[in-house]
Amino acid sequence: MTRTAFIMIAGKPNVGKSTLLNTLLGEKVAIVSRKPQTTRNRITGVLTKGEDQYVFTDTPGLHKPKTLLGEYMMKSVGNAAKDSDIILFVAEACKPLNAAEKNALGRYTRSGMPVLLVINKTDGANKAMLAEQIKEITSEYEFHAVIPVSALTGDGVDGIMKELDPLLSESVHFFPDDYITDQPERRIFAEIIREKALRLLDDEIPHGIAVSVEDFKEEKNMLSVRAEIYCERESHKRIIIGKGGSMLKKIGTYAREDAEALFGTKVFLDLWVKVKENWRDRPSLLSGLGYKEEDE
Ligand SMILES: Nc1nc2c(ncn2[C@@H]2O[C@H](COP(=O)(O)OP(=O)(O)OP(=O)(O)O)[C@@H](O)[C@H]2O)c(=O)[nH]1
Ligand SMILES: [Mg+2]
Repeated sequence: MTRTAFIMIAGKPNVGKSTLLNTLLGEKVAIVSRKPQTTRNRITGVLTKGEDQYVFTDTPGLHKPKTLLGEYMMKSVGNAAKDSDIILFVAEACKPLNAAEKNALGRYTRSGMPVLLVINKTDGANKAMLAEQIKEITSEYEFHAVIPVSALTGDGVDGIMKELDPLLSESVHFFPDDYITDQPERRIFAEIIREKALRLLDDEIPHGIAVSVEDFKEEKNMLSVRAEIYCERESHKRIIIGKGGSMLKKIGTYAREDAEALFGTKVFLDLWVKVKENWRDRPSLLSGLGYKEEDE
């Protein structure tokens, strides 16, 4: 008898949803950064254990959108919820819930879907404060389970799998057993570049960058990629390129190293920077970058 569950991972930005997805899968399918609003689209990651298939969907962090990109991100969370049977709601240890979290929790816990509260970043958290936080949240909302974890160290993550087990339903598997993610290779490559840019650019450049893979050619023993980093201003472009091209070179080198390990082949990366003013509010640019969500 095969069983399946569709599980959405939701929560405010930066609580560690993507880190959790990667830890659950034992594979890195979603990029991670210490800046909020790193994830911009839903990312499905599939874990098949014998007869059981867990279909996880990582989602962008819940926030009030200020751009068309933000609206797209929040729409993708709504659509992910419609496609799921179970919600893993991730909150941060010892941090009070904000308005967006309260709003979402209210809706999810009233929806009739099982909601598992995952309290993340327990590494280094004060135990007494954590216990107090759990008492407070559970007095307001009803959860199927509350699971403190550290997605970073993996501590407690098996507790999530234990709680999910009885929630699987008898069903065919929707994906082949060795299937890991719905993200196409081009997008994974673009995301690796964006992750390095987010990491290396520190707070100099806000979230106004995007990456477009223009060419993706698999040649003999070699992957040849041409990609463009979009930014919103000439001044940002200068920072991304850096003195004598040093920053762009660094972003490219780190991205290439990760890509070589992931794709298991040599990579040639030709990386460019382009100014696209207000791209976050321009529908044609957004859909060209893959930020397009169908109404469901
Ligand atoms: N100490 C600690 N840090 C963590 C843990 N999980 C994630 N982080 C860090 O928290 C930051 C955000 O992690 P992400 O996984 O990108 O968070 P997210 O919820 O996906 O964020 P958005 O995509 O912006 O919504 C990163 O710097 C992670 O390394 C954890 O269990 N402990
Ligand atoms: Mg994320």
